[in-house]
Amino acid sequence: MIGIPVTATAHANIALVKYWGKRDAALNLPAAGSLSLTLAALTTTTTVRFDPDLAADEMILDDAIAEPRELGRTSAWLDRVRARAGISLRARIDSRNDFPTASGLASSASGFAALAVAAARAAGLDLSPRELSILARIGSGSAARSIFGGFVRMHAGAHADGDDAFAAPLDAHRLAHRVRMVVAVVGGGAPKTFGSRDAMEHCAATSPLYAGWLGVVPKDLAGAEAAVAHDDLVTLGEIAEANALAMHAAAIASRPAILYWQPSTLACLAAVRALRAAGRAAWATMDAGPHVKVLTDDFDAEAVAGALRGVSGVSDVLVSAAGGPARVFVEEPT
Ligand code: 2P0
Repeated sequence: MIGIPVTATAHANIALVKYWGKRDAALNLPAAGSLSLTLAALTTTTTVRFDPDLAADEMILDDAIAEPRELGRTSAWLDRVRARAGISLRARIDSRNDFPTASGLASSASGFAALAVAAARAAGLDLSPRELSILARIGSGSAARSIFGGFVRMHAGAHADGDDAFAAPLDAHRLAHRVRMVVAVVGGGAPKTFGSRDAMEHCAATSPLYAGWLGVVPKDLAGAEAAVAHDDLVTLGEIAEANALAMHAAAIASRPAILYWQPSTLACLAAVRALRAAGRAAWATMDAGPHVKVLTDDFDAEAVAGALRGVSGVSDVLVSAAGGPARVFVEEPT
């Protein structure tokens, strides 16, 4: 029923094979596929209500009125939901993250996934997970993956309208059960200086290593997907760390450079190498920020977290298991 507030939750995801570059910027169509792990410990909760009393969309993010740019982007996205539902009502959105926003901890992924699930239901639409993934992707490319839990594969697709660019969960019962991600927050979770949307466009336009980056993705995707299917954390970890370093190498080679790392980022990478030398399962990945996320398992997670807590400049460390899919959390009774 339209007019009823709908609340949905979605978890952030961390890519093990990264999405870095688009074939279409307007529809967020990725230039290549990607593969991610959805994290139970990083959650966005979003409430949407289409309200006849509103003259314009309103959005609250973590208890603060959203910036005009953020609201404009979300309103344009809501127009698609309205068009599909055949309504013109404006919406009130109230969204909160239980982790630092816009700091390279994937808040746009969980944000648009939770928004897609809540807004579609609030508008009276009954969409399949695949349709929700496409809708979330139009908000933010990585959000397509946060519709699903566990290990998730994003398909680049080839169609101009993007109807084949969606994510799907991978069958990985054993590995999804024992895998852990340790997140080391570097620099206190301050907002990043170069948003990933502009950064990937700048990298594609100016980096002499961008073509090389795109060249490694298909092989890494195939290897990572096989590793997940075979419960092979070692191979998955090796691919994930190498793929993240390749993405950052392409970004660093942009002109001018896109360099997300801080000294503590490198100190974390050294700690991860030392953990591996000591026989621990530990492989690092980094996104559009200074934080380091370490792929490990339930057996080694506390040792990894302890080592990262000891790195100077690391302000917080959290350990996450694999999370479930985005879902409607509360729907007020009629
Ligand atoms: C990823 N990142 O695969 C990669 C790795 C950042 C580094 O997806 O423009 O915020 O909204 O589609 O999804 C961040 O990019 O970009 C991202 P848009 P998005 O997780």
